[in-house]
Amino acid sequence: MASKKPNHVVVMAFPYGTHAMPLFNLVRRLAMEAPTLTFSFFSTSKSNQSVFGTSKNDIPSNIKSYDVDDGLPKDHTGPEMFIFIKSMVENCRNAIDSVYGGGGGAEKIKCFISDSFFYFITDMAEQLGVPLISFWTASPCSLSTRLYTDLIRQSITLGPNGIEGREDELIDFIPGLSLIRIRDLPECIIFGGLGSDYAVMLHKVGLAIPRAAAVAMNTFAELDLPVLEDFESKFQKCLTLGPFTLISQNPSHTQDDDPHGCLAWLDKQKPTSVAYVSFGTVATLPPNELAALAEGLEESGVPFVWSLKDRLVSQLPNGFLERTSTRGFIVPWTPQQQVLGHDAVGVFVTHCGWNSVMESITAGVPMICRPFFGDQRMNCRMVSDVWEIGTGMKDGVFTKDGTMECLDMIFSRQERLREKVGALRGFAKQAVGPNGSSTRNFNTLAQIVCKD
Ligand code: U2F
Repeated sequence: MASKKPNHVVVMAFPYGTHAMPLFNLVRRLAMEAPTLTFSFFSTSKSNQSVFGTSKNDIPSNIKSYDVDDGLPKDHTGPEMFIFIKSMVENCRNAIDSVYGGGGGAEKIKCFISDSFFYFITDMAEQLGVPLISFWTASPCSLSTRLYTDLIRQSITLGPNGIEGREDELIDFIPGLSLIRIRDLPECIIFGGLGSDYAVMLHKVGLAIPRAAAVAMNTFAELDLPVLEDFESKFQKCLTLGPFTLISQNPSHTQDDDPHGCLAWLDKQKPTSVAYVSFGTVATLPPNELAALAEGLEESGVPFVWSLKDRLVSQLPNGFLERTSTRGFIVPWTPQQQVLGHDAVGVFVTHCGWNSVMESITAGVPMICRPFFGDQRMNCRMVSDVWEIGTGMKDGVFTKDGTMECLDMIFSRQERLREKVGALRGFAKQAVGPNGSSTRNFNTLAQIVCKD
């Protein structure tokens, strides 16, 4: 008897930062496109609860979730991600084995779609002789620095003082990074945690990615042309598929999911008058900067919506909440895509996480950037100096005066900034339209995944 054709797609979602949700959004589209395939979505229990809990009834029945052990000891301390990565290779393999290990189970697997951080899935896919789609969740520029880590290390030899004195040198020897300075680089390349487990992991990630059958990204072709052109020659297939926000909003973003009433509050504000403040899911402002930002917002008189975790509200200056109650709205979580899409929002004060940058561009909103780590400094540089759709904080941190200056700069040049970001938004819309580059790339992806 002929054995059944493989019809399972193994999806591996990295459980920290905003990695799992965009991958889930992509897989949801694929699952609807290919109803006869089963998509097995692996992540940690906490990450799965967040993704599948948020998505509620919006989950095609051919997506099944499976938990990967997070490797966290009961009374652990320190950042969970760094503990997770210590045992992730073994724990991910065990989770896949528990579903596909016995009785010819692996023969059911026809393809892997994996967060690029799981570099070891490349070996698994090659051993099984099936394609791997590597999904990079951060910015294309930051992927470039992972691909060229060895070249950067060879080209920039540092003395005992590290990058001190050389912070403003340009990385102009890498395609598309000609305006990126040494100071903008992500950690684990020539500074920041070198030799850590995370740095070792990221180095392996950079080496593994070109072996994938395709590399998928949440961006659009016109945004980063030189970087993407370079990827064309490095990857078997380079698939820009975004912006995801223009294709499908996070399923959480329905009226039900605005329990704090941000949108109703925005309805009462003047068009393009409000500053929306959020620093994503990982970064936390140091207390002195939190206070400086609050003082700057207060003194400027600009109305604001601030996504601020409850535990941080006590760090706001005394009396701030009362004094700004008529023009400030502070909530622990917002429906961000809808907030940015609201006519009242005039500027996004952001950490420059890649999802936030894409959401701001697709909403046509200029940015004030206060990056923290990873790809965020590069994204800030792209926003301010390459795309010219926003500004970074002077010296990279919030001060009261700096905040006021940036707000003033954005609101006084709003027309020009909106024109620029609007042009990018136009390209983004074209990309996801009929016959646009992201639409064509999605069809290519579906072909790779569905191919017999
Ligand atoms: C890590 O980024 P973060 O998760 O910190 O930030 P983003 O990539 O900007 O994603 C935040 C998401 O959370 C949503 C928002 C984004 O989709 O719409 N959100 C919301 O809905 N409501 C809120 O009140 C606050 C946020 C990492 F730190 C970055 O450097 C990487 O670029 C990123 C992707 O790899 O992951």
